[in-house]
Amino acid sequence: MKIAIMGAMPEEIAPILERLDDVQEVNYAKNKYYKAKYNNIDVVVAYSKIGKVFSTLTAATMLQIFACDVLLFTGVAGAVNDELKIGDLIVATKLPQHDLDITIFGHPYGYVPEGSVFVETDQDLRALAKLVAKEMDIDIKEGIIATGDQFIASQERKGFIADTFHADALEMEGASVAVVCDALDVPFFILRSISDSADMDASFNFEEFVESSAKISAEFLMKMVDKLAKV
Ligand code: 4EH
Repeated sequence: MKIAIMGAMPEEIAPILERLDDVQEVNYAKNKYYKAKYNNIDVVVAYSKIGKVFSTLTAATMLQIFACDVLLFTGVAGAVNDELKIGDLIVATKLPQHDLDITIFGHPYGYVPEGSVFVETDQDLRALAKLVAKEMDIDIKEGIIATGDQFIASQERKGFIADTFHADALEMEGASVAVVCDALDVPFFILRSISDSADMDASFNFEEFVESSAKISAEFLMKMVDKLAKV
């Protein structure tokens, strides 16, 4: 088994790079991919750069060029659900693109013909996350994570995303990664730790908490990798 581990920003994969062995850096399509061993497991680690386009490119590369057979995403997110506080973990059940809008033609937000508003994540990987959380005695929430090419820092846009998609959190890469994995029929998992509340304080909170929240998410994900290799 070869596991793809991706984030969008350097901060999101830095805690993982520290723990790899036999690292081989490969350049492909203007990005760096780290082929390595983690506790004797084959992994490919990369950060895509921000947004749906770069994350699509990286996810597709991980699967098609590096031949990974499962993809795990780790990173930070803005909270939509008030119950989510900075540092909390959220596992995506399904993801929509909140900025995809051809509603003028009578379609719902997030929908294009032959697509679907939401893409669902793998059930078995979600179950594995619950098992790891239980063993660590921590609370991990599951919910809808909405994606779009916008850093959300307003109550108004956040409210639209909450009302339209019943989203619990939001970010800028998950749904595009989901589309790629779904199309190529590869099981995938999207984990995020909250860095801000996507409101007027978002940019300040983000800068303060991006590193600590990214670390929380990355460390949890690597606990899942330990278990994945055993199944
Ligand atoms: O990869 C982008 C990063 C913000 S943009 C999406 N990530 C972080 C998740 C996220 C997010 N997305 C949308 C956390 N909070 C979010 C929010 N809205 N409120 C960025 C940040 N710093 C430097 C460069 N780009």
